[in-house]
Amino acid sequence: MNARILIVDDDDAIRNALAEYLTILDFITHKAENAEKALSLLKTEAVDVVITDIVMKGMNGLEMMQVIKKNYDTDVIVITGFTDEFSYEEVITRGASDFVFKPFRLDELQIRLKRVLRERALIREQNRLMEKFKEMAITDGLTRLFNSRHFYNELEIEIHRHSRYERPLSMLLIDVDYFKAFNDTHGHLEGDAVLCRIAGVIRSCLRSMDTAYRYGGEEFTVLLPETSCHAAVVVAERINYDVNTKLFNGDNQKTLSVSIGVTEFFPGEPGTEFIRRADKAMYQAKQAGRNQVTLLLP
Ligand code: GH3
Ligand code: MG
Ligand code: MG
Repeated sequence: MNARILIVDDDDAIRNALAEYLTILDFITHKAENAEKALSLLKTEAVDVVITDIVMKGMNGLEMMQVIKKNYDTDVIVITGFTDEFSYEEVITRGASDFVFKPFRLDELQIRLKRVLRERALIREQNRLMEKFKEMAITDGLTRLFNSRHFYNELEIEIHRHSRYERPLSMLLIDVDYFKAFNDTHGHLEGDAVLCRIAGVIRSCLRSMDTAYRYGGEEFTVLLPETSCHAAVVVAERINYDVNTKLFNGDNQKTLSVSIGVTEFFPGEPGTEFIRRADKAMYQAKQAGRNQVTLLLP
């Protein structure tokens, strides 16, 4: 996309000449004759780079730059006369991406502008990659649920929140029943596909503040903040029911079920104890015949 440039200068001749030149170079240009008009324009127009004079009536270019850097993801190139009392260091330290002295050659300005735009694109790409890496680090590759590393981190955070506000916190531990047999019958690939579908069922049963994790191979955990164990049992029952009824869309050849352990956090206990109790509840569900929900109180 063509870069969008806003030119701010109270000198009509400079402002218009610059806009004309940059338009010929295929930039999308906007013009403003003072800082106030420029700031008002920025409220409605997305701008990549502002090229501004410093000395203007009303708010000066550096003051305007401070407002821009605080509120927008926009680069600023500052232009000033040789006689004006601003040093390169001062202008750059205040946040400018570059500094040009008047009278300037248009070719020079073009080179500086292109460099600023290149750096801008590079930083954006770096930020995008960083976000992607961060997401990958907490996501399970198969099911796209959160992974177990993120589970341990979030558990600590929720326990902290629980202790601070004394709100209930519950956990589900979900294990697929006889999954080894399912793999043996239908193949590992089909098993993988089913794990994704189970993840989808779990996700569809949760509220926005609940979080689901692939805890291990065919085991999932759910953290339910602000939720008593009795409300958590209702969620677990819904997951259990939906796995029974919705997983294979009426294909009678295949059935699967899950056993779910439910428990609530006991104030002051370590996270490991909380997990151990959820695991124990799940194990009791297995012992009692599988395909059911078991609540174990602290
Ligand atoms: P139950 O839990 O009801 O006691 O029986 P189970 O057969 O599910 O339990 P077990 O722990 O003996 O076996 C778990 C199986 O889950 C073993 C493995 O083949 C399967 N499994 C674990 N992770 C994956 C995975 O990522 N993909 C597939 N397809 N299968 C997996
Ligand atoms: Mg298991
Ligand atoms: Mg199992």
